[in-house]
Amino acid sequence: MFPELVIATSNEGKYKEFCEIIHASCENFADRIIFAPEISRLIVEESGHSYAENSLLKARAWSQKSGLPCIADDSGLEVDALDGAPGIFSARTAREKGLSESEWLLSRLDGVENRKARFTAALCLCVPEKFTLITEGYCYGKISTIARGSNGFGYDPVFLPDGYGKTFAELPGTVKNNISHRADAFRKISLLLK
Ligand code: ITT
Repeated sequence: MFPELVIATSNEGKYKEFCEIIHASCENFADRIIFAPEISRLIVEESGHSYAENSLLKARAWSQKSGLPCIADDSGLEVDALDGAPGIFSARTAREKGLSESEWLLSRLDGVENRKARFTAALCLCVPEKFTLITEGYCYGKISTIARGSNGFGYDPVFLPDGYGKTFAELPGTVKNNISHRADAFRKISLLLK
């Protein structure tokens, strides 16, 4: 569908997942996938007030810079017992405290009974001079009491998607990339393109 598609992210974990999700999608979504640093490092200030706004800022900046179709993701984890935090601040909250995402979250939920949480991803596909699409995807689950597994990135070692009994970091990438918030948002983009 796209001869070239830029994955507008500096997060290698996300990039890897995007490639797997795109390659597993039945149609030829992109012949050649380009990792953002191939073009040049572009720092985009994530000043939006929602996942959707931030994904638009990233995809637009990258497509203006490259002149190519770009897909960007803004994502995060919303924890019930923390009133939806860290949400759109998921990348920086733990980092600012000098902790890994799992360490920060487990310490915040120490002794807390309600462990419900949801991952959200907004994906923005920006095709220069043509159109811009934004979709949002979700994955519901719970926060474990200890970190387990070594796959994935970010909060994966403490996120138990509903119905699997394992954290995202314990599950094979093929499973995560079928049920994740990112996969859900990507399926919605593919449907809109049809
Ligand atoms: P880019 O903006 O360059 O894409 P980023 O990591 O800063 O990279 P976000 O601003 O969208 O991206 O922050 C997303 C954060 O949410 C990410 O760093 C993780 O902490 C968390 N996160 C999102 N999706 C996740 C997933 O599938 N597994 C684990 N953690 C995830």
